[in-house]
Amino acid sequence: MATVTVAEAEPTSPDGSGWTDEQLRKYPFPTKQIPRLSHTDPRAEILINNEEPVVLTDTNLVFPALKWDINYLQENIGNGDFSVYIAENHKFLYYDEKKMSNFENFVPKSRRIEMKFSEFVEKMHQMEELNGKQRVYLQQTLNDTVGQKIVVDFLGFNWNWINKQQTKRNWGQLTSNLLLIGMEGNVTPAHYDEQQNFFAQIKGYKRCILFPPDQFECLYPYPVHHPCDRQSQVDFENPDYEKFPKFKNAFGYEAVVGPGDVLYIPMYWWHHIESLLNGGVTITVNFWYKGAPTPKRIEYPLKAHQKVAIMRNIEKMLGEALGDPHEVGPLLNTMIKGRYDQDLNANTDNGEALHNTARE
Ligand SMILES: O=C(O)CCC(=O)C(=O)O
Repeated sequence: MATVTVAEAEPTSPDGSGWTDEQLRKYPFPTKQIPRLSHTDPRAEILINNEEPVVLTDTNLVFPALKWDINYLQENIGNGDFSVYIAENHKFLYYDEKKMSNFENFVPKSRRIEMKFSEFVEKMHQMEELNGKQRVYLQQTLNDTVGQKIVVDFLGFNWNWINKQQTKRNWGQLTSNLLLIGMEGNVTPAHYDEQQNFFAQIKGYKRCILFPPDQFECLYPYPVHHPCDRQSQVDFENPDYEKFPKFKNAFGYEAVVGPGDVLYIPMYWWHHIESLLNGGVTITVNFWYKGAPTPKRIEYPLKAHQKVAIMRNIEKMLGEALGDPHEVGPLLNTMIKGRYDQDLNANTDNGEALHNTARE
């Protein structure tokens, strides 16, 4: 099989980290660094137990895959079909195809095409050469169509370490391993998932900006029945502060992950992920796990992610009860406007009058 050369950048940074600040896109909110720790550091254990993000630098989770590049995958990944998204710009906003019938006027900004791996490589080449705005992003769950060498690499992952992580936190089953192969500069806009995630970087560098679940109000997710459920409506590059004023309060946690790093993305944490500019192709495999079952004894106050789960359930129940997802918003508005969106304890005219009467 002919070999191909898809831009594969070598580390160029003066500090040896493999990347520089110029490769990061600019956004209007502040961020703090996510800690980078050894998996043997007790602080890493504490962070994961508290469902807070951490980059683990030495798990060897995907060690056999660190040799993967486009040529190796082209030779060995097999003849299965791969889901490839094509977008007219660098942003790959996820949408749930099953929810598209709820919103007939919704026009997705990217489209999914099933293709062979070699076709994907070809497409990536064409797009690089044309230097246009169009881009591709391969996002495919690893399955049994992969070739023998990939199977051997997969079996050599550090299952011992990751199975222990799963068991000691009582997480549910591993649901899937998504293989992501992206072009430099590709962006997955901010969203949250309802699963625990160990995000293993294999090739190239990705910047991951995370926001905790208590920033729900700052990030304005689409309604649950919308195809973009769980995605933020805010365009980070051009935020509409009139529509989304609380985005001004957003505060992120970020890390750049490179080959061998594993980022723990806790369930319900928002994440925006970008392949660095001029950084070549990126390859990632994630490990998605179902969360632990809800505890029998609920402790109060509830955590932010539990409140998010409650809000999701209310939206879903209303959608079913009303028989039409489009009636959910109006009903919620009727229920809230002038009732729950006012501080009834405040010294309003009404409140003042009541107070005065009581004094007389
Ligand atoms: O790497 C990306 O572009 C997106 C990955 C992601 O959203 C995830 O693993 O949950």
